[in-house]
Amino acid sequence: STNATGTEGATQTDKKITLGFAQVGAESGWRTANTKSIQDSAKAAGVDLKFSDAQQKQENQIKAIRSFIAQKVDVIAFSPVVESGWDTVLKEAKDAGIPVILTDRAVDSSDTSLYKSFLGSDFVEEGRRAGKWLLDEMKDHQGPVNIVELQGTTGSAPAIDRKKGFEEIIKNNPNLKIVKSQTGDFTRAKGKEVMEAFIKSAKAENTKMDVLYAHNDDMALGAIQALEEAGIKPGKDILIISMDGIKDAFQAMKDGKINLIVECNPLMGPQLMQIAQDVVAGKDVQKRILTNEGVFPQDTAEKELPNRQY
Ligand code: GYE
Repeated sequence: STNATGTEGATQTDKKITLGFAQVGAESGWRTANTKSIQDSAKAAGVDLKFSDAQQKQENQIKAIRSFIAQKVDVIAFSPVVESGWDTVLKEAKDAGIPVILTDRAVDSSDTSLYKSFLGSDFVEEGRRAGKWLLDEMKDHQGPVNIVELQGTTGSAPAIDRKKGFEEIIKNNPNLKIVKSQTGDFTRAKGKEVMEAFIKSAKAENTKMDVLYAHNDDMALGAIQALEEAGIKPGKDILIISMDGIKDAFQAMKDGKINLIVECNPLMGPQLMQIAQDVVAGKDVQKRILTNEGVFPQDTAEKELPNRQY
């Protein structure tokens, strides 16, 4: 009920809100930084955070969201491990009157009323940025350029979109061809494993791998290990393009082992807390909120490394 002095609005914004956050997992350095940003900024904003880690399994995320609904949290945020299969649980949240904020990754639901806002990067644009650098790098190159690709988690927004944006650009030069492409599930261990298999089959086929396009730094770092163990020089014998911009990758780039990093910013905790508070207070929020990011070629590594915050 409203009172004459109109203090109700103030009371509502000041109320401690409860946010249920269903995280993907702890698959990468990016994810660890993202989790820390969310936990730290919840604390700073006085938001009561219920945090769940789905270990990269959609069924676990769905369970977590259902438990947040049962606990009657004020708002739910989550980073969907894959794009499809969310309509039912999102409808359950909507029916319970609990607003949902998508963080980092998108869903493919055609009913956009199932969520209030989507905060995160433009992954297609990140893929284009990688493609543009390579197109330029190869503009005077004669003959075929064999690209191998380490994809992120199958069916995830960043894997689908980073591939799409990259392919859209490289098709402008028919010499540029993706000759092998497989998922490394965004982890170092799988990145290494898949790269080992690529090296083996390239040897058997007697073909050269000219470029590695890795959908994240962790897979690139795993692949670098595999290459070094096989006596192939990363960054020299094979160009390496990576995404995210974690410190370990900048160190590897400074060491000459990565040629390009396309940044993807995980530090979205403060923005998420603001959106969560606004949504709960009944304010209008933007449906799509983008994060700001840069592109870093090898010659920027030394200068940029000390500035990295994740
Ligand atoms: O690039 C990768 C992480 O969704 C943007 O997920 C995120 C991606 C990020 O595992 O390292």
